[in-house]
Amino acid sequence: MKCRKCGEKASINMRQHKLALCREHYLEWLPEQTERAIDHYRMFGRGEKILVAVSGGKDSLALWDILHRLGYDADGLYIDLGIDAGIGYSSKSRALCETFAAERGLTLQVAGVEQEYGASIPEAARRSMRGRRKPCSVCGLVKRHIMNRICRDQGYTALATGHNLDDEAAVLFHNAMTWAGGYLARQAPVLAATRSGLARKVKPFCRIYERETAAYALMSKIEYIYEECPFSEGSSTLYYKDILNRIEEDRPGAKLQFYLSFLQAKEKGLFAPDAAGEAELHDCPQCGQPTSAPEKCTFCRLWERLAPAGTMG
Ligand code: Q46
Ligand code: ZN
Ligand code: ZN
Repeated sequence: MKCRKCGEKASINMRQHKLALCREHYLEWLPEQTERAIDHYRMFGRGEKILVAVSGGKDSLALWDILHRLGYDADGLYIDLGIDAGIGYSSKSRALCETFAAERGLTLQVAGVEQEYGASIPEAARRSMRGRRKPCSVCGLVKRHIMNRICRDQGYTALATGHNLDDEAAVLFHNAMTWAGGYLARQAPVLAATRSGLARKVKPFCRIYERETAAYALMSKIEYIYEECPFSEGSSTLYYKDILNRIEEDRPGAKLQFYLSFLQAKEKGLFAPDAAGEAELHDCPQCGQPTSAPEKCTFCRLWERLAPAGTMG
C-alpha cells in the first residue's frame, strides 16, 4: 500500500476514506481534517481563549497537540478525580499530562477534586449514596461544574473535549435505541453557552475515527495512558462501540454516515428541542452556576450531604 500523496510506503490505510498515507502526510492530514471541522461547525476562531479538557488519554492529548500545532491559543485542564483502582489511574494520567505540557511549553491547569472539595470521586459517590457501584454520575456532575467554573473565572470562551466519532456514534446509537428526544436534540458538535459567562462546548474530533486519533498519538510519539478509567468497564458506550465496530468492519464508513446523517436530519428539524423539557434555569445562590434545581444546584447539594456537622470544614 502506497501513500496517496508521495507514493512512499503507507503507514495507515483508512478504508472508510479510501485513503492510505505515510507517516509524514498522515501527521499533516489529521490536523487539516480537525481544522475543517472547527471551521465548518464554527467552533471557535483565532484569538479566542480555548480550554482543552485533558484526561491523559490519546484523544484529548492528540487534540491539544493539534490545536497547538494549528496555532490556537489553547490551555489544558486536568481534573484529578482521585481514582486509584490499584493501577494509580489518576496519578499516572496526571503525570502524563504534566509532562506533555512541560515538553511543549503549554499551560496546564490542574484541579484536584479531593484537595478542593475534601473527597475523591469514588469516595464522594460512596458517601453520598449516589452511585456506590459506579461513580460516573457524580464524576460527570463534578467535572462539568469544575470546567464551567474555570472557564467562567478565567475567561475561556470555548471548552474543547476529545470526543471522537466512535464516542459520538455510540452515544447516538444508545439514545436512538430509546428515541431519547431530549438527548438527541442536544447532541451536537457545538453546544452554545446557555448563559453569559459559560463557555461554548465543542468537539473538534467529532468526525475523526478513534483509530485515527490513536494512530496520530502513536505516530507523533505522544505518551498517553493506555488504560481506560477502570469504572468505564461494562459501560453501555463500550457495548455500542463494539457493535458499531462490527458494522464498520463489513461496511467501511458506516459509522461516519450514521453520525453525519443524524446531524443532517437534525438540521432539517427532525429532533426539534422539546420546549417543555427545557427547564427554566436560575443561578445557584451558592456557586452562581445555572441550575434547574429549586434552590441550590446539584453540585452544591452533593458536597453538603457529604459533610455531616462537625466532620468537615
Ligand atoms: S465518568 Fe466514570 Fe468516566 Fe468518571 S468515573 Fe471514570 S468512567 S472518568 S468519562
Ligand atoms: Zn506520503
Ligand atoms: Zn451551586
